[in-house]
Amino acid sequence: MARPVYAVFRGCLADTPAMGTLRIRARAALGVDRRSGRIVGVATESDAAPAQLVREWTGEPVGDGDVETTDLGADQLLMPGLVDTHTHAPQFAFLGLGHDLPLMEWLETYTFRHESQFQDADLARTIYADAVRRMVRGGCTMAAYYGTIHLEACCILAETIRDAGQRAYVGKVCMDQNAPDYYSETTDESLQATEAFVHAVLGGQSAADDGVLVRPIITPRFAPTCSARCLHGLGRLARDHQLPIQSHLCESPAEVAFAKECFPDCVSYSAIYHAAGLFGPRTIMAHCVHMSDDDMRLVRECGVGVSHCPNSNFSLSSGVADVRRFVDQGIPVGLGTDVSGGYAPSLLDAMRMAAAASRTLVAARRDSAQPAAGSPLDAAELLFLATQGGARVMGMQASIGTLDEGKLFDALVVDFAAPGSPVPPPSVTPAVLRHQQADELEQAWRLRIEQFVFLADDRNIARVYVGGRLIHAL
Ligand code: XAN
Repeated sequence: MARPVYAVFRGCLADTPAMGTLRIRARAALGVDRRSGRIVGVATESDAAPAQLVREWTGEPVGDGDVETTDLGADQLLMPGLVDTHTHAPQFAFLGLGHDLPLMEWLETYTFRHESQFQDADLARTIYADAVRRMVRGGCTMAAYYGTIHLEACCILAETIRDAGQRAYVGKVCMDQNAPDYYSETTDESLQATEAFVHAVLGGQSAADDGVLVRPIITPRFAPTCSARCLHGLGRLARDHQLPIQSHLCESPAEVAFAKECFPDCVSYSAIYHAAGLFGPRTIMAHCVHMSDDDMRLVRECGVGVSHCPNSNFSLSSGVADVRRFVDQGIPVGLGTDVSGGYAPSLLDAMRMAAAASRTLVAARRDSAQPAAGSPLDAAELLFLATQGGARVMGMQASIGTLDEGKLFDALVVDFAAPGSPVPPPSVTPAVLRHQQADELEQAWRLRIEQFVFLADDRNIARVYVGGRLIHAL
């Protein structure tokens, strides 16, 4: 028998349409058209039968047999998938190692050596399969991945992600200067391989089509390892193919100084990317810890998105990025795990580390004569950064990030009563969790969400959907 075309989920929906706004729809129904992978409608407090709801949403003559209904349990909710705006797939192989050195020494001592091994396609296949599996298990429905300089291994990464059903941007890393002989490429090799990669991944599809699961992203590693000709060539490729761009910016003081030394005519680190046509609303810049006023101005004026990678910033002793400052200036911010500068391939960890980073800044400024850092990030703000905030950084805010009609159904079923769950059962959480009044029920879910942010792990991610397709279930 053919599978029903529509899926309807009934139960609690939780998402964050704006920074700091946690929307709880405790008694809701959400419909998905499996053909398009999109949400066709959301109803709250409705007693209508699922098929009736789908008829109202679509205007189609839908019968009971056309709808598969999933009733979420009393300890389950549906929320948007988590978005990782910055991670390095090859670095999953040395997770948790080498954090004894700061960024530039870490790159030279461990990272370049390790990444150079990805000329071996079999190694790439093994490491990438494991990396993507871990990401999906942790509830990451879309990620911006860095590969290595090797075209074949990058194609394997894109294929692995597509096979797993995850949504992603994948970048072939470019580095034609200030890189060791064993892990470098000429400018022409870098540009030609990038163009070949773009064609291989898109395979004739449009990069502007949000429904295309895996899309290429232009990836100069960072300004110090790219010549001006390489950066300008990449800027042209991004413009010609309408592609997103990712790189690193203002991560550590030594890195900022080296970037300026490499490009002495540029007034700021950001100005290097800007001059090459790499700064725009489709650009994702990771870290942004040590930003000058000129960096802030260019990022803001060009609509560049910031990937906040707190685990990495702590682990490599890079510093503490000021997320509140970006938010207050209207700069899009999302979270990045930055494996393996960051040791945890988990957006739950990224939320917790972002909380710690913001509390650290607030406390440090309170105890010194510096200007106040504002209030620390709360659970609703952290969840926003991991979902709709990340979607905005990816240029996907109209397509993913919340549970709204018309968006792609990239979502998680979170189960607070899963076996071994690190979230305490309702019997030991506040009594309000057991109450059934509408406002109390909503309040109970708010507490649950806070616990999700600070306590949950893979065991609570019961199901993962991307584009309406179930790609992981416990
Ligand atoms: N700059 C970087 N920062 C980081 O955290 N990880 C990297 O791989 C990298 N390359 C340049």
